[in-house]
Amino acid sequence: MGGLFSYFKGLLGSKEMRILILGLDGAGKTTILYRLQAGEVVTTIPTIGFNVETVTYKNLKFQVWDLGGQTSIRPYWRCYYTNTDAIIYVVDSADRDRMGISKSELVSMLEEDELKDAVLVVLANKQDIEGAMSVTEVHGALGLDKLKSRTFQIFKASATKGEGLDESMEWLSDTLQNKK
Ligand SMILES: Nc1nc2c(ncn2[C@@H]2O[C@H](COP(=O)(O)OP(=O)(O)OP(=O)(O)O)[C@@H](O)[C@H]2O)c(=O)[nH]1
Ligand SMILES: [Mg+2]
Repeated sequence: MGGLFSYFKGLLGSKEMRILILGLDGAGKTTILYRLQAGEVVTTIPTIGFNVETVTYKNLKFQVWDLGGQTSIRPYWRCYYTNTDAIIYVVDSADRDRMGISKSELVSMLEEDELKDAVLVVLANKQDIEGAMSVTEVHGALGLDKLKSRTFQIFKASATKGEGLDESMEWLSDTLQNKK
């Protein structure tokens, strides 16, 4: 029985899942995408439009979309919401001045009907920078305690050092697999 069960689980697991990486410009989204895809730090330029890559984690295949975060291109995020299984919301923990803007972008994104079932991962990125907000501070500043009926988790991360990404992908894979 267990064998049959894992066989079907394996079949389900072969379905590609759709993930969006969102967050303000400079948060580290593109750095994270290529860390996940190639396992290395690439030199980035601000994203105008998007990057998309297939990332395999454990036996799961993810189609990961990294969208540009500049003010003028944020309105286009919504064009990518359909059929999204999960959102990785990236925050520059050292950018205290724009934490409020990051929060309002997150809140309005989560109000979108198309994203009501999407799992949320928040990455408190750039933890390697001295004076960066802790994961608890970022949690508070984004108002995550107010989230209702949303499956979510926050992780501290440093994309350049490669910290925190494995833990978050592990949690995301387990969560998405259990949701099916
Ligand atoms: N110190 C530090 N720098 C980081 C980290 N992650 C990304 N960066 C740097 O932050 C800058 C912006 O990173 P990107 O990945 O291009 O940011 P983005 O979110 O894709 O920005 P847009 O494409 O404009 O939306 C780059 O110089 C990265 O090297 C981190 O964890 N720590
Ligand atoms: Mg980018």
